[in-house]
Amino acid sequence: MRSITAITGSLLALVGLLATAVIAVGLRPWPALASCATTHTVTVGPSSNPLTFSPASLTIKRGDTVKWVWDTSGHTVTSGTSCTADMKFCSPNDTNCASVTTSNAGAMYQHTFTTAGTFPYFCATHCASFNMVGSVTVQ
Ligand SMILES: [Cu+2]
Repeated sequence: MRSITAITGSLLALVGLLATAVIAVGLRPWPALASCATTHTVTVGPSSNPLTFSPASLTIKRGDTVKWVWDTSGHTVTSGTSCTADMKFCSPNDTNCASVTTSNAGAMYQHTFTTAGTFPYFCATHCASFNMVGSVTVQ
C-alpha cells in the first residue's frame, strides 16, 4: 500500500519533469530571428521626377536588401561617389561597374548589404549633369 507521501512525491516529480520540458522548449532560439531581414524598394527615375532616386537616402539594417525598380528608362545604379564607380555594387549584375550599362522601365536590381556603413551610389548617365545620386546607410 502506498502512502500519501509517496504519491505526493511522485506527483511532484512529474510536475518537475513537465516544468523542465516547458523551460527547455522556451529557451530554444526563436526561428523568427533568422527571417528579420527586410527588403526596401527604391524607385529609379520616378515618372514624377525622373532624374532622382526615391527615396534618395535610406537607412537599413545589416542583412537587409535594397531593391531598385526602374520607373523610367536610361538609368544605372552604380556605387561610388563623385560619379566614379567604386566597384562595390552596380546594376544590372554587379559586373563591369565602371562601364555604363543602363536599364529601362520595369527593370529591377537588388543588393544585400552585409556590412555597416554608408554606401553612396549614382546614376552614371545623369550624375555629372543632374546630380542623380542616392545613398544607403547600413546600421
Ligand atoms: Cu539616370
